[in-house]
Amino acid sequence: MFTNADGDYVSGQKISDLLGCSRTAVWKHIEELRKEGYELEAVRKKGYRIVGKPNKVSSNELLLGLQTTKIGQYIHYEESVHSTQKIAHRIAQEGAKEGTVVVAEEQTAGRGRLDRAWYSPKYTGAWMSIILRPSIPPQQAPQLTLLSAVAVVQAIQEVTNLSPDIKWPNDVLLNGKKLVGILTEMQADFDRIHSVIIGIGINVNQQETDFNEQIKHIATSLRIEKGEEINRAALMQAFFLKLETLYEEYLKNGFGLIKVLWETYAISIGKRIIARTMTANIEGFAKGITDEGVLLIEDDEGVIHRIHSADIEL
Ligand code: BT5
Repeated sequence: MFTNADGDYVSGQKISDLLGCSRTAVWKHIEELRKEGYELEAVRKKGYRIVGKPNKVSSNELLLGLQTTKIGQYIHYEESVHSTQKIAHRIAQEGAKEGTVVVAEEQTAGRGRLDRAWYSPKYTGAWMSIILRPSIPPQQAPQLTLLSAVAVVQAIQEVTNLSPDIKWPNDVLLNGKKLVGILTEMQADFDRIHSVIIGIGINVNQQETDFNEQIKHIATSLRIEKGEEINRAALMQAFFLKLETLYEEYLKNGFGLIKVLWETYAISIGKRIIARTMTANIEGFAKGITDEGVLLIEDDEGVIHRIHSADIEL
């Protein structure tokens, strides 16, 4: 109601009529909003109006105006967590619905691949884990990392007009610096997926001084690149919608279109690269990705290597 009122007063009576609850209950809800950080002005005979919103990505902020039917319809929000992935794994096991998103303002032990740290300072980023339950064979799950990368690039383009690049498999870069990290994990039997948990970290409003020594030369944020603060909730809502659209296309028609889109954003294809895998460094020409999302590298002897997981050096 306050969002629709666009800064105007909404009377306590109107709220209680529309919600079908008592004036005391309205007052309690107003107090709840205040606790969440909303600033509400109360004027006799006029009612209440919102004069300040919290810089938060709370369920209220994410649900208001959300255009999806599935992704983001259930938000599990916390101020501070170890890792949103950990919570998503737990609630997925407990039966959380597809499209549930775990969001936190801060992660004290955010994780990348191979247990690397993901730096997630308070109120600056979009730190979230999305629970999906696709009926696909487990070996196809890596396609969802690529799909998520496309969705995040499209959302960033829409909200900021910036055009990030994708580096196989899971990095989104701007001007050669890392802007987004994606970590896809699964709960599955040998032949059946229970859930896929897509962890996404987007650096949104950090300034250069917010990055620590280890990452300040390799990381960037939308604010640094754009020169202005970005509304995190609006960015996340745009991302949920892009993700939902691509995911529905994927479930209906397969990976074909996603692959084509991914290739238009990818910077690691058609170049000489080094892939550092767990067992070896493979150097050669990146030919492209397969329909499963596997990277193909042709070395100097003409041998084609299929890379499932690696760090890429351009
Ligand atoms: C990733 O791993 O890029 C996946 C990161 C996924 C983070 C999300 S946030 C929500 C969810 N909850 C979690 O706990 N995780 C997910 P990887 O490709 O392994 O890259 C990790 C490397 O990126 C680190 O070793 C650092 O060099 C660098 N790094 C760490 N924090 C960064 C940041 N905020 N921005 C840019 N680079 C960062």
